[in-house]
Amino acid sequence: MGLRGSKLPEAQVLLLGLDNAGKSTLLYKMKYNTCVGTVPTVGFNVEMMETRKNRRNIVLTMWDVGGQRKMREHWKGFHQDAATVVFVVDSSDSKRIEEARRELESTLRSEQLRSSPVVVLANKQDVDGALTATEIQDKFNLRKMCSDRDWFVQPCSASTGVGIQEAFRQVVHMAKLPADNGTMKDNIKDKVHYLKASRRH
Ligand code: G3D
Ligand code: MG
Repeated sequence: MGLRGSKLPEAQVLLLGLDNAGKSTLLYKMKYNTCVGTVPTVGFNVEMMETRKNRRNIVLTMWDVGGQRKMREHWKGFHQDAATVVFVVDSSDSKRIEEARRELESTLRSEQLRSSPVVVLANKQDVDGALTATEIQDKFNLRKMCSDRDWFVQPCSASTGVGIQEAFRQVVHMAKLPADNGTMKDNIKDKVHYLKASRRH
């Protein structure tokens, strides 16, 4: 983890979505451009990626905290206002679209994510019969749900890699850097300790 303790401006990204949506596959596709076998995430995965925004080097810290509702109460450890929400949808699972919509809606009610931008990834576009990004946008009624924040929908496939670069670019574009980098003094190690400790309770 060469970026640990890095002094670069750091933007927090929360990778959310129902179980099996493809969050972990996506995280590793973005980070390593490769497919790694995933197992259902217990606890969380976190990866830091250095990239450029506004001609500056920045670090994106991507948190894949699994589906656990229990982890939510610990989001206050994520420097709320700087967080971008990436909500991953299994577009091939039309039976769970309504459940996914409700999940996103309740997630966005969180005070900590009040002004966070949202990138919805219509994942698994490689599967025959998958809902299109536009269909998901309509079923989620995103225009209304996200009327008070920036939002974007990107079709992609974490398995084949189609749309992943575009998704990453969009996340970087929408990511908000904290106004005062001095407030970002917690490094990744502290946060991981914090989350591990809170899982024990
Ligand atoms: P999660 O972290 O959101 O729970 P995972 O989801 O990343 O563990 O992925 C769940 C399953 O969906 C995995 O299949 C994974 O390979 C598959 N998957 C993820 N993204 C895509 C995609 O874009 N297209 C297709 N076809 N499958 C995808 P398994 O079989 O390992 O459970
Ligand atoms: Mg997972």
